[in-house]
Amino acid sequence: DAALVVPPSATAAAAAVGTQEELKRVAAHRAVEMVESGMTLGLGTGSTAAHALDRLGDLLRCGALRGVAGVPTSLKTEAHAGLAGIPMLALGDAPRIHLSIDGADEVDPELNLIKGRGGSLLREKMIEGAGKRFVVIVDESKLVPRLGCTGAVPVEVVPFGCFHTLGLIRKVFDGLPGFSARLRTVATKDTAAKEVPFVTDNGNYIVEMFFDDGIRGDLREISDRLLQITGVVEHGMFLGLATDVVVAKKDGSVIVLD
Ligand code: ABF
Repeated sequence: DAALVVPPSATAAAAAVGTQEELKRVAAHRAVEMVESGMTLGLGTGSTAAHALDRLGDLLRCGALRGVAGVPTSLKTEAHAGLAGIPMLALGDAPRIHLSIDGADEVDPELNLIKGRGGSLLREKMIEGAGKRFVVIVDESKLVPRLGCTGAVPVEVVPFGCFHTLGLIRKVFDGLPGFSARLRTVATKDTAAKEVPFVTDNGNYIVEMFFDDGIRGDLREISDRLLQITGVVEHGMFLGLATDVVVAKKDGSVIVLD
């Protein structure tokens, strides 16, 4: 019966990988090997997590996995998981989340993460923080010596008074050389306004913080100071949340950091 044949995993072909997309797929497939029948999963967002959704769908379809349900971390993931045939639960309806699988923008040597450049950091942190195990899937380009050294560190803010909140966020890093912050915008076809604020799945905006050479200092203290600002909903530093990081490397090897 062809339907019962388990589709080949990308990890078996790890030695033959080449492109970054293939590395993402290899990392995702390796993480899906940790999934067992009956588990409730946190379903991540982004191009790497998308490979995990496809793999889960394949394994459910052929019967290699049974009774798995997922809690999606974004509307995009909800739509993708639906197409892949993964049964879904809302966060409050899942008695427990056994394992979450998601990508990241940066991973530091302590396995702290920057997430949310895709805009889904709030739901990701709620779901991945609620679960027992959080497996991060990356290609080796995401490994950094210090958080914030390859791009924006996102902060989700409520739309009301967003420029006031932006000013308060700037004050946290007052005088720090190379620091800047701005509201994330997207292009619009409306000729009257070429750029409009990026809106998250929760109806909020995103402030992007930039650091010349990464965030120096006590990350927990910086996190606390940001979260103390009324108007800040959450930020994209995921400190101490990842339990395992699956890294697919260009030389074809896959390592699991924990
Ligand atoms: C989400 O997707 C994130 O929090 C992160 O912003 C992003 C990583 O995307 P990709 O896997 O496409 O690089 O998990």
